[in-house]
Amino acid sequence: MNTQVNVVGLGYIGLPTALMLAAHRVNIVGTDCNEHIVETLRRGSLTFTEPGMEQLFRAAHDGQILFTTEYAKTDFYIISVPTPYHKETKKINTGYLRSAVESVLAVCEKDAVVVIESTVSPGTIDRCVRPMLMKHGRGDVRLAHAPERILPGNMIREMVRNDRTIGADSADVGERVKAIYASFCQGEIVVTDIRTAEMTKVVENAYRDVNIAFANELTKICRAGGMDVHEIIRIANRHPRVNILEPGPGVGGHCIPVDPWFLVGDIPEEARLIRRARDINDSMPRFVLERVRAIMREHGLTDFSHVGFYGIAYKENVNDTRESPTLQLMEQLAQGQEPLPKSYDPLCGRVVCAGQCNAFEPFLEAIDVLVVMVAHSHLKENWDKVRNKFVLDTRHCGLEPSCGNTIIYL
Ligand code: SAJ
Repeated sequence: MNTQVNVVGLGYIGLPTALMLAAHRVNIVGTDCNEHIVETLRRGSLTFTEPGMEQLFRAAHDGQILFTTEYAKTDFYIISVPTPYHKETKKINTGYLRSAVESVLAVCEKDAVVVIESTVSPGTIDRCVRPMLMKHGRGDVRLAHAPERILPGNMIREMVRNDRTIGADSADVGERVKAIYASFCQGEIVVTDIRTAEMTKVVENAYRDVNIAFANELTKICRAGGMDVHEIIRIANRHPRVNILEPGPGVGGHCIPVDPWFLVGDIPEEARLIRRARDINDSMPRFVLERVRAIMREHGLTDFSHVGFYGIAYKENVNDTRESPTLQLMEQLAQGQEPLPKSYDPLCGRVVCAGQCNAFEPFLEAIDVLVVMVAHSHLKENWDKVRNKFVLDTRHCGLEPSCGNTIIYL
């Protein structure tokens, strides 16, 4: 393809997207304002890993991609910068998005297409981005929205296989953007208008949040009623139209605990189920702590510093700790008087919380109660090292009750 694309923001979504396009012979300029990221990529090292990323990086590196802190004059721009929310109002924080659009407008030529891939609350492109074009007298620039759907931990495969949505102002622009993504995407690419694409993305993550909240609420109901939630879900899921998700210690990551707030922040009087689901999922780290305290009381244990939380990442087999339930829980503990517990994550080399151990064995030696917050494959692979512990398995990950361990569930 002769098309040139400037991918703006080389984070968790932008980098694999840039590499994927380059590996499919689209000319890519990858821009990030963080010099360290640009330098690392230029040196030939990745800034984070995912299954299949290394191969993609090698395939892309062959003259097809340039990493820079500058913005380029290209036919297309794909903006994939963070879109967090304001903690207080729950409304989207468009700071990074606006700054990226400003920078693109300063260099782009007539008829350039600016594709916003970052997740945005419905209406953001009309309310925030379109007026910027008008202010700069750039009515000649086309806008589109192409939200991603890839699952961290399986990004590369999903990027190729998943269906996608593209929102554009006209069928012509929609088809031009579609042609770029079709260079690698084997799924169906649906073209719609921008607002529908914005809403669809947020709805997908709100749907998952609500369904996880249902599983988590069942856990609390079953605990109060002395019932086994996992057995109940297993049996209920044999119904042809029931598919209850996995209960757990809460919901982390950069998407699911964030996107539903956009709907709550914008239309609070209507988004009541979505709000309640957020509250339920946010209450789970506290529920885990209550369970830990109950288990300690039951077994005559008193020293909280002998409790160890396994897994600091937000889910299994990733090293991303954003909004992770373990960090949410540690934050709550830091406000109290108890001695701080231990924590360990085989995938997080960086110290991100107090009491974090840097090796598995010393971590195990220091604790009586092991709280499994994340079901990394590492735990099953090293399960023979865990001995004589009370194990609270919040993920119900099928650990064998061997070597003097007592397995307990949420
Ligand atoms: N979780 C549960 N129970 C479950 C499933 C997940 O407690 O049954 C927890 C996980 O442990 C994690 C959190 O929810 O803490 C979110 O994990 P996830 O695997 O459900 O989703 P993410 O955040 O890794 O990726 C989501 C995906 N969205 C949907 O499945 C609708 C992904 O497809 C999106 O691309 C991504 O958000 C995004 O970037 O928006």
